[in-house]
Amino acid sequence: MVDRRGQPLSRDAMAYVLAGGRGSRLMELTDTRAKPAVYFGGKSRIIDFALSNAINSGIRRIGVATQYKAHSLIRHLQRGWNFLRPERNESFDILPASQRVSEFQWYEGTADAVFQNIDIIETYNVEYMVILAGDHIYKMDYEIMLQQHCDSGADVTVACMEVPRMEAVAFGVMHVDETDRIIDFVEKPADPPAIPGQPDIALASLGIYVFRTKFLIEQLRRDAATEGSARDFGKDIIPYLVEHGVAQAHRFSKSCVRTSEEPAAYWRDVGTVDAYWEANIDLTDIIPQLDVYDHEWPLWTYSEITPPAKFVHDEDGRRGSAVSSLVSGNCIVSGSAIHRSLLSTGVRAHSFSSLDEAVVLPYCHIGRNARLSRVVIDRGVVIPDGLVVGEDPELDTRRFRRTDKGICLITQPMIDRLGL
Ligand code: ADQ
Ligand code: ADP
Repeated sequence: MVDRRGQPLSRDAMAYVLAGGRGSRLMELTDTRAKPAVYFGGKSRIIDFALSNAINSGIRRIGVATQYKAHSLIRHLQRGWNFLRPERNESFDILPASQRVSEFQWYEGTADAVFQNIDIIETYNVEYMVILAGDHIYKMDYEIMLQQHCDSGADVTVACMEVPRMEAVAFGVMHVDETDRIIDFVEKPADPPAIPGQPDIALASLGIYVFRTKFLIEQLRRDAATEGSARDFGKDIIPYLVEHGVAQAHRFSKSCVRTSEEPAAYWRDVGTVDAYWEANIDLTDIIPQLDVYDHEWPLWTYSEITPPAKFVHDEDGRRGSAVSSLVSGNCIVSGSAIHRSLLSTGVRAHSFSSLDEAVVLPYCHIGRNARLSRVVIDRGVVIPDGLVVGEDPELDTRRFRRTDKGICLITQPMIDRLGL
């Protein structure tokens, strides 16, 4: 399908990425940075997935609304994503909550984070708005969703996916008719309604919405004038349109981008330490569920220019290797044994230490004789010589942030408190 100027619809669309939420279930990982800025997969940050999807779908106008602890997010966006050029009819706008509408207001809900920038959106004169969250891991061609929106003539199109019913408490949950028109929508229900005939499965909103720009602006203004509104897409705008307009569901499976290697449609909210650890460690599988090496759908990011990773054996000539692992640039694995782990840029692992199922964020140092398993280590942490984690649950619980599934999140203040 092409637009009024004979171009793909994506060229007449703006991707508006909501990146202001905190993501508090990631605990100390989001103490200093917003969830979209959290590192993922060794070289990228979570927000790079949504932004790469937008670029790979052909969208060339992007806005990112930021709010909570946005410093490292904004720096990352400025360094990595500023290549869109106004002179080519492209744009990349970072839109911090800057109290532009009223002096006292930060962004309230997600709809407010769009409402407060209506004047900027209007200047681009695009026909369609694709509203996205900046905190999910998935590959999706938004052009396909835009096409469906255009074909169906709906007021809004909402991307959805089937999830286990009990997991749906964290989502907007919908009922659809036989044409996939949404006939009911509840935001984060305590007891999620199942798909009729499938008692254990619910149809969940992925928080990805397509609107015509003019219509969206009308709705945002209407909502802003509505007493008691939380100014939120999931709580206000979508339920209103399900009742008073035409809201259509778009199946993620139709636009999910997969290589022949990938076993199933992949979408993850890596919103907890367990989910975050697992999704990262999954990348070390022989055939991972998510292919980050896909040339057809490249994952763009800001990446430092680094020297190559280096592997050096120990004094006995036995250690100094990484197997089933992802190792980024500027890492030096010196006399240590790395297994099923992910090392981000600039990690140093010293002699006689071992890492098993470890997610290590940039510039960590792993001291000699340390033994760490099932851990997430925050950026820049210096692990002292001889530290053992993952072998004594009680000790780990006292020292670190240990999850029910036995994953330990380690930060520098936690290490400092050990007084080693
Ligand atoms: P949630 O993800 O829980 O549910 P929310 O916390 O509002 O909704 O976050 C949505 C996105 O907006 C996130 O990327 C967040 O970072 C960002 N965000 C939140 N508040 C913001 C603000 N004030 N300013 C800027 N950005 C902000 C939503 C929908 C559900 C749907 C799930 C799917 O409401 O219906 O099922 O997404 O994950
Ligand atoms: P994050 O861990 O979220 O990526 P950064 O990489 O942006 O955060 O930075 C990590 C730490 O290094 C922070 O404490 C940050 O203040 C500091 N830092 C990194 N680069 C700079 C810089 N160019 N100027 C000042 N501080 C920096």
